[in-house]
Amino acid sequence: MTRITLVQGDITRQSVDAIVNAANSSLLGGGGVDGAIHRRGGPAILADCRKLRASHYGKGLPTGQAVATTAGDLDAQWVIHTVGPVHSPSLDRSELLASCYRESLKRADELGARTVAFPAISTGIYGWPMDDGARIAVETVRDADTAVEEVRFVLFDERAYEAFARQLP
Ligand code: AR6
Repeated sequence: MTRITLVQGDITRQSVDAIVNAANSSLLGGGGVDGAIHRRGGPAILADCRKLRASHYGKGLPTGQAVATTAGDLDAQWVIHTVGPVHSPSLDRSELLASCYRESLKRADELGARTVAFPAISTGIYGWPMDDGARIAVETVRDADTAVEEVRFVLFDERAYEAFARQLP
């Protein structure tokens, strides 16, 4: 059974086996959580990302998939980069958002990570409504077949924390 915990704060301050990054397909950095992870994690993460772009992911990482790199100077062993969908008012991209959580947990299992911190993927720059993003995150993790012992959702502000708390008993 995976334990789901909630923390309000900065994901780059967590000590866990793996920190999940809400990246973009380029894997070369951006704003939001992505910017914070690369800033605090240092250049080793970007160096690994460039290697991935030069090898398996020449066209970038597709939406809904996940890939791991070193965590550089972060207090973790790995960063798992995943690309959330941009929210669309007309298309239902929920399955792609769920896929981010599932695929990240698969990478975590392959690495042997037991504690994994997730941000609220897609709920920032990509515009996903927080309540729905929280529902998909919690339901997907709850239903996942994984050996990860703790999934820690790290929510940046009180509004996000409350949205996730409403999804837990
Ligand atoms: N710790 C935890 N959560 C954070 C932090 C932090 N340090 N910083 C922001 N959040 P976003 P997205 C929250 O925009 O929507 C980047 O440019 C934030 O409040 O980081 O998936 C990428 O390169 C929000 O609730 O990711 C992509 O281009 C959540 O994290 C694009 O943004 C996600 O916000 C991805 O957009």
